[in-house]
Amino acid sequence: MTIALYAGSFDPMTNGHIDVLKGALSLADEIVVAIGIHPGKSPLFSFEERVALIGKAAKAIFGADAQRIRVVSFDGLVIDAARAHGATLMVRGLRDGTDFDYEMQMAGMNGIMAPDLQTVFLPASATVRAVTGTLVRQIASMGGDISPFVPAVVAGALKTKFQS
Ligand code: COD
Repeated sequence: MTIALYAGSFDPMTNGHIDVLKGALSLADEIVVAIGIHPGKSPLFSFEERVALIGKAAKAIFGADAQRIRVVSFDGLVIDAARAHGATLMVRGLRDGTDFDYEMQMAGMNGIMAPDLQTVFLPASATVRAVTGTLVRQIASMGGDISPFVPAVVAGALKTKFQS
C-alpha cells in the first residue's frame, strides 16, 4: 500500500489544497494530511477546527474516497512525520516560480536527509493557481466574498469566525 504525506498549514484549507489532494488520491492509496503546528504562532483556526474542516470538505468533495484521507499534526521535520506515518511519498503543490524555487530547495535537502522518501510535485490547476491561504484570510477579514476560493464548509467557518 502506498502512503503519501501532504504537509501544510491548511489555515484554512483552500481549493488549491483540494486540487493537490485530488491529484494525491490518484497517486497513493492513503493520504496523510499533516498539519504543521508551530509553537508560538497563533493560527486563525485551531488544530481541531482545521481537522474538522478538512474532514468535512473532503467528504463533500471526494465522497467515499475521503476514507483514504487521514489528518494528523506534526511539529518537527516533515521527513520525520512522513516516516512516523509510514509514508514513502511527500506531495507538494506548485503554483508558480516562487513555489518552484522554494519547493526544490526543500525537496533537495529532504532528499539528502531521507533518500528513502520521494517528493512529488503536483502543478496547480489553472483555476486555483492564484489562491493562497494568506489572501483568503485577508479577504475574509475585510468582509469580502471568499466562496470562489475555498470549499463551502470553509467559507461558512470563515464567515462565522469574522462575525464573532
Ligand atoms: N495550488 C496548488 N498548491 C497549493 C496551493 C494552490 N493554490 N496553495 C497551497 N498549495 C500547496 C503549497 O505549495 C504547499 O506545497 C502545500 O500546498 C501546503 O501549503 P500551505 O501554504 O498550507 O503550507 P506551507 O507550504 O506553508 O507548509 C507549512 C509546513 C509546516 C508544512 C512547512 O513549513 C514544513 O514543511 N515544515 C517542516 C519543517 C521541515 O521539515 N524543514 C526542513 C525542510 S528541508
